[in-house]
Amino acid sequence: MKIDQAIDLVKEKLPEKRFNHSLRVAETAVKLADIYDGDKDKVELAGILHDYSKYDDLGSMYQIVQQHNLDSNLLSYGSEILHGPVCAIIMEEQYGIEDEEILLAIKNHTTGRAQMTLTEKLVFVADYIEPGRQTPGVEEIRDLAYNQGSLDIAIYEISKRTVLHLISKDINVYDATIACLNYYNYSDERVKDD
Ligand code: DGI
Ligand code: FE
Ligand code: FE
Repeated sequence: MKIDQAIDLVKEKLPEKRFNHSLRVAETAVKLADIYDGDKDKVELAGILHDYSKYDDLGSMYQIVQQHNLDSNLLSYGSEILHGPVCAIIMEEQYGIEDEEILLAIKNHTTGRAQMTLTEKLVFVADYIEPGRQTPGVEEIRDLAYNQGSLDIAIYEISKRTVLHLISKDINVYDATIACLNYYNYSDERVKDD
């Protein structure tokens, strides 16, 4: 899919605010790709498309999870956790996106996971730090990602903040979110392979 087609697709489907967020995530991911020597075309496309399924009907999302044998634990969660995995399936099946890195970046953009590819990392971080985000503490993550060359530490800090927030509200934490937190914990002495 070409970038213009992706923009048209998302513009038509999403409310204006969410569309503008998608453009900012793509722009941010391209900036990060410049710093970390990532693939700008891939992160741009994944950034534009990543929230395409954000407001899909929950019933149709559960159907996709079941029809495509996705992790059955997804069925215990709402659209916050489902929209990434569902979007990746739709982009592959209905829009012919075959690139595995783009599909993984879309799939895992909310939770992250252990051992992300560079494209996944860039989209995951861009979603959190795009200039429209005003989450308390986001400046620290921007500094890690833009100025310190510390992409993996940024990932850990994002996961940590997300998990602390969820727990403080008694919201269940999805397995991949925890796996991401543990994998990118730089204080843990285990040897990590990337
Ligand atoms: O779609 P966006 O709003 O741009 O951002 P996102 O896809 O990162 O979604 C963020 C939401 O997802 C936020 O409300 C926290 C929630 N979230 C992230 N990890 C988990 C989670 N919610 C649950 N229940 N469990 C998780 O592990
Ligand atoms: Fe999202
Ligand atoms: Fe997003």
